[in-house]
Amino acid sequence: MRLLVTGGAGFIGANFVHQTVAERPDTTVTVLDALTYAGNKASLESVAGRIDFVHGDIADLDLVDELVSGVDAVVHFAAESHNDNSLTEPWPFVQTNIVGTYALLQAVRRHDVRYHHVSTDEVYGDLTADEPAFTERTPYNPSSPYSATKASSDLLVRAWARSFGVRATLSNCSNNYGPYQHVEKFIPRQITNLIDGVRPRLYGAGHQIRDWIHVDDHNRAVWDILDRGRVGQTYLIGANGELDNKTVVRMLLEAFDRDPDDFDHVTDRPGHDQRYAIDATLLRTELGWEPRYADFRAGLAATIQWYRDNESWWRPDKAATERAYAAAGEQTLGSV
Ligand code: NAD
Ligand code: TDX
Repeated sequence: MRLLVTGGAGFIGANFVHQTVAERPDTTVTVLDALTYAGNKASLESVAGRIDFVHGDIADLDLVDELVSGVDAVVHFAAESHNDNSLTEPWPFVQTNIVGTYALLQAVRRHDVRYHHVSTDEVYGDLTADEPAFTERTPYNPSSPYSATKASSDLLVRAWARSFGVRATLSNCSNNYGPYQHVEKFIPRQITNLIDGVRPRLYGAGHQIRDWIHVDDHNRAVWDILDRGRVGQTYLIGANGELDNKTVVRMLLEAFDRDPDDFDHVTDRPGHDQRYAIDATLLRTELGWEPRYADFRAGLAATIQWYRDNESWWRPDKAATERAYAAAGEQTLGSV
């Protein structure tokens, strides 16, 4: 299979490329990535001789058309992906997540190429503590500019599948963790703070709940959907990993042999979603997918070790990321 992977220099895309090169020798991979602040070519260094890399924008209609004409399938990871950035400057989210997806859809439509769309559980909004987990039938109700643009892109995909017969599948996954995740995100930010001897930074009281899944489990599900998913179908991906943020910070502190209460509360995120939770019954029963990383604490320990071993990968981004948080007004709170 000839595969075009958009956003392959980002966190999930790079892990997908590694997994594909290791486990699918019959697949040829072309990565299309704009190398924004979130893209890092070093994430693909160890597979550089085994893939083609194209530096370009998914919203470039001519480039996308040419690349799509030469492949059997597209897996679309490229996005502006950080909620906090979407609150500071939403325009790149509209441009990449909506206009970029439009460009890909037009190309796969023209060339009748199979398309898989990688999306997020955030399109469903958030849940109270007692509500049942999201399913494929939950109505869309996004909260942030990020999740609104992801929801918009999902709706384009559904329309292109129905109106033009595009052979598309969609997946909406919960919060990923693992190697190669940018230091702006919650878990890598705290790990790299702890490596530097800095206290972790918890938004508000830290009662928000996220449903954690290891990135390799997410990517195995993407492959199952590509292989055996029903065209036109959405699959939710999640591994029953619900934890509140404060618990995760305390687990990280314990892994560093630090006092579990040695963290700072900082300014909360405006409009902060309270809880995400995924019901992945369809994926499990129809496609037989099961997560391999059942033990979050063990997955976290391996991730910490990866950041310890790969300081040269994350160090160049760390200071600028912290400056951006400070410039956006993040402040330590006395009490919450
Ligand atoms: P990321 O920010 O780490 O990587 C995004 C990649 O896309 C980067 O390499 C960047 O250079 C590239 N990119 C951005 N704009 C581009 C453009 N216009 N043209 C080409 N490339 C461009 O993101 P991630 O966390 O790896 O997320 C990947 C996908 O998975 C996204 O679609 C995201 O919405 C979705 N998702 C992420 C999570 C999560 O927990 N991180 C969970 C569910 C779904
Ligand atoms: O320093 C921090 N302190 C903190 O308490 C940061 C960066 C975050 N948080 C909180 C906010 C969230 O409740 O931790 C939680 C996770 O934050 P993020 O890593 O920013 O993830 P989230 O906003 O939940 O979105 C993520 O999962 C869904 C990805 O970034 C999205 O791309 C994906 O769609």
